[in-house]
Amino acid sequence: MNSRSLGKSIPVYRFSIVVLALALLPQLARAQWQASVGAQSKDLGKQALAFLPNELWIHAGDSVTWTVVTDEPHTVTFLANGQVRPPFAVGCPGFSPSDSAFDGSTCVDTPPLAGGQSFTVQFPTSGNYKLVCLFHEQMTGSVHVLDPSLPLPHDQEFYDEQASEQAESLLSQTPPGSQHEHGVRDHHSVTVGGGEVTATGAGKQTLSIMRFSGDTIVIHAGDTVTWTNTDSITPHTVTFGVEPLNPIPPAGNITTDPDGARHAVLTSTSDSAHSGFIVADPQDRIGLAQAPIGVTRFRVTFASAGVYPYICALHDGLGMKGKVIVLH
Ligand SMILES: [Cu+2]
Repeated sequence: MNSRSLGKSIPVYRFSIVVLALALLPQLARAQWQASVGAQSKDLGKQALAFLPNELWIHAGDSVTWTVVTDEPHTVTFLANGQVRPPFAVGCPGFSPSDSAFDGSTCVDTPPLAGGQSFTVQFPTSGNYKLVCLFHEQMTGSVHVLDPSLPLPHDQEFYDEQASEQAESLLSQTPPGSQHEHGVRDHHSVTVGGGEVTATGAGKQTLSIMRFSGDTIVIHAGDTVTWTNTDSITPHTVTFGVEPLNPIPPAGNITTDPDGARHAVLTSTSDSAHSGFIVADPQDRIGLAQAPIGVTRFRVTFASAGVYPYICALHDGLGMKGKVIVLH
């Protein structure tokens, strides 16, 4: 090779490096971030309803994959600017394929995901976006999408650590009245669930207890037991016998007491009674009509002796079950 041909080949060589670098740059610039959704105790009784971490700073062009790690389902939802919040079964309406792009103009939403299912969203445009779960009201987060020329405050390792710290801190909470006791108790009142909402600056996270306060209570025929849901957002049911297809309304044999509590009378262990959703009223907002007082209470009068098992129709899969032993 003489010096002449070498001299010619150098610019070609340089040019191909530049082409290669240009081809690689968008790949390098488009980061793929990871986040998790939900956290739970080993016995599934404590559920952190939370996006973990609760807040991410990324570059325009990046994408984020959310993985739902719990048995309790969640949705990964970005509603369009100003969109009215739809029921989870309705969605956007409809659901988006993974890898959908969100820029605030069109809703991106998943059906309820659980048990390791994941969903990826691309963010092509700078902006601050609100992330919500349509299953759980006080479960929100933020994604800050910055211009690629701006520095990012944190890396993936930071977010992984923050996610596990936030999960641990939520799962260590013990909301008042929610202390779950194993064994038999002689009580006429049962606390249903229990919960605590925490604000992070980027959104809200909730710890919900998916348990009745006592496994088993013992009463006498003719006695009445009162169940009260003390959770601020999570609905529960108290369901004896046949589980209805639609868990939201109370069953036909339920009456309303003067104080608003629902009431059923069971005359034998083969009877059914379903409370419907018992849940606190939603948070009021200035400018909107206030929500009516919530139906948080269910009473059952047990006319005859026997063993009456019951479940929460929403959370029995997480172990939310109880039993009433009625003596003569
Ligand atoms: Cu429940």
